Amino acid sequence: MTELALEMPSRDCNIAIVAGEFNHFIVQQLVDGAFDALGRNGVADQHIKLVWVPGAFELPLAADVLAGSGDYDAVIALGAVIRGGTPHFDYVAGECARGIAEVGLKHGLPVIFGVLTTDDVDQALERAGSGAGNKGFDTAVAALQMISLLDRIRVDRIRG
Ligand code: INI
Repeated sequence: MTELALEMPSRDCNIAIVAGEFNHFIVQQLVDGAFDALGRNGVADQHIKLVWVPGAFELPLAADVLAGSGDYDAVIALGAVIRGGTPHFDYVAGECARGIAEVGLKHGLPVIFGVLTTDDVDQALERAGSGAGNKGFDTAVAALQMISLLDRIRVDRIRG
């Protein structure tokens, strides 16, 4: 039996963060959380690219271009989609989630979904707080864990 547990990478990583400007006051807190987690795990600011797009709907396209550039080990998509009174929420949130998943599979790269989809602003703020309750922080940790995991899976495959 071999087991690959979740670990942090032992090499330098280049990370792209793509963030939706819509609901900026929440998304900025997610971005801050992601930078905090990356910094605590040894990723220096010069290894992080931050790209803003208008809203969550645009995240997959920007993530696709960043992932396809070959310059990054992972892409983190951050946004906040808050339910209004119309079905708009479902289209934006649904297309965003589908697109982000597709980009990761297309490029074989960790493309991490850090988009809050909530019924109201209070729920979003609860998930964009400081420290542990910050989805941006969590997604940055997940990005690093996935980089390490894919590195080890690929090395295992080469060694047979
Ligand atoms: N974009 C978001 O990121 N969050 C939202 O809550 C939101 N709402 O509610 O409309 C939203 N809409 C904009 C959308 O992402 C696109 O930017 C826009 O439709 C242009 O394509």
